[in-house]
Amino acid sequence: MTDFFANCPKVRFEGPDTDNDFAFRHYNPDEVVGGKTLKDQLRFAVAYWHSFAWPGGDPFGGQTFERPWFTDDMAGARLKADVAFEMFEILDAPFFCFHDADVRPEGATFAESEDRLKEITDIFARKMDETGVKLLWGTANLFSHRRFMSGAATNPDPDVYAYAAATVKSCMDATHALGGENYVLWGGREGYETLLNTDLKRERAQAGAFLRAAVEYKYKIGFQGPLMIEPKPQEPTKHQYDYDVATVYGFLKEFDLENEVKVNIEQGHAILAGHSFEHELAMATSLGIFGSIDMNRNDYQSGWDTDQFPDNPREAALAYYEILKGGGFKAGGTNFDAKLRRQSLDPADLILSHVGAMDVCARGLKAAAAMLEDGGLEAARAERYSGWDSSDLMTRDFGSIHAEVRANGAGPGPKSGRQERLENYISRFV
Ligand code: XLS
Ligand code: NI
Ligand code: NI
Repeated sequence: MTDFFANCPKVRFEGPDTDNDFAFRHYNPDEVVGGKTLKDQLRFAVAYWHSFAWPGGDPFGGQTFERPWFTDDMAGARLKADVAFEMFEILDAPFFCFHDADVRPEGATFAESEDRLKEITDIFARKMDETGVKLLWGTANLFSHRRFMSGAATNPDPDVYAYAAATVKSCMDATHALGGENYVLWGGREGYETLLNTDLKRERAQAGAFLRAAVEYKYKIGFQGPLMIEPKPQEPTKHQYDYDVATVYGFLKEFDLENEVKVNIEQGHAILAGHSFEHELAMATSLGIFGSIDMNRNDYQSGWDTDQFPDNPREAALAYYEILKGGGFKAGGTNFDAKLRRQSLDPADLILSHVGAMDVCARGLKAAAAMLEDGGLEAARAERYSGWDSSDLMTRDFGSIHAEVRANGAGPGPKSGRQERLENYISRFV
């Protein structure tokens, strides 16, 4: 045991009336909602990078957090793993997610970096065994190191493509060895700053070849879980090739991968793309590529990917409504790709941020399940489209439609979309 969380008791469900900060008010992991326990519906994961590797910097200033494991050596990496699993246990978090770069310091060579990753993932394997915590997904950091500044798979230099491919292989191996349930690719620098120096067609072809090779490797090692792309419109690059769910689907279709790869949708990225979270979720479920979510919001004024913990039950309800309507999570789950504000220095802040977020998600999911069960939204929708139930228009040609419309006099009368009535309906459940 480390003493990092010495002042943080284990968090348990105590119900809405407790005045204990270190308690869940709404997230009772054993409560059955929509036919499953909340634990199995929500499938919460802690993101290793923001919670344990992020130093608290912003564009105007560096590190604010002083963590005893910020030493850039393997002793620090081992201590970080100890503290991380202590936090998973305090929260009773069923899953975590990580990049290679979060868990081990960079080595002098590729081989040294990979050996260090292996040493830490062996430690993870032992701790996972002891605690029952599981890996929701693993991923490779192909965006922080300066070698990736012009892209990873989409780099103009083939040697960088090779380095990225070898890195993804090592991270897929690590994820597989740990029984990870999914593998994520977020193309942080798969895009461009200026078209003046960019061959867009070639770069997209490189990204397609890279993804195909990742899919082939998954089958080669017998990895069962889905591969997922995490769409994001910009930041860090100005234009990213995986802008949003619809763009990713077009990309997958182009390279014949739409049945192989799913999406991990992040709330903040949806907002950056000019969408709502529920739009992106509904798009993915309708296209059959929904995988998992990163449940972190942005600041609505700043226009940046601020990665804050969710605090809005209504937004959470609308999101989980789409997820439950689509059949709920399969291999995916709710990952908090969220970081503290840089002034939140205390170890307790790390715990309490997750406690609040888990409660908000639980409220959202319960409201969503109640709305689905009540059926009010679906009934209103069915009613709105009911004219189509008996219509053959979608199989007819313009000529016959035209003749009928000409013979029918004045034409259709508009009907109310009843938006406010439906918004009021949502308020009954949240
Ligand atoms: C960054 C992304 C990243 C992915 C994992 O904006 O959200 O954190 O989730 O590489
Ligand atoms: Ni993000
Ligand atoms: Ni993310």
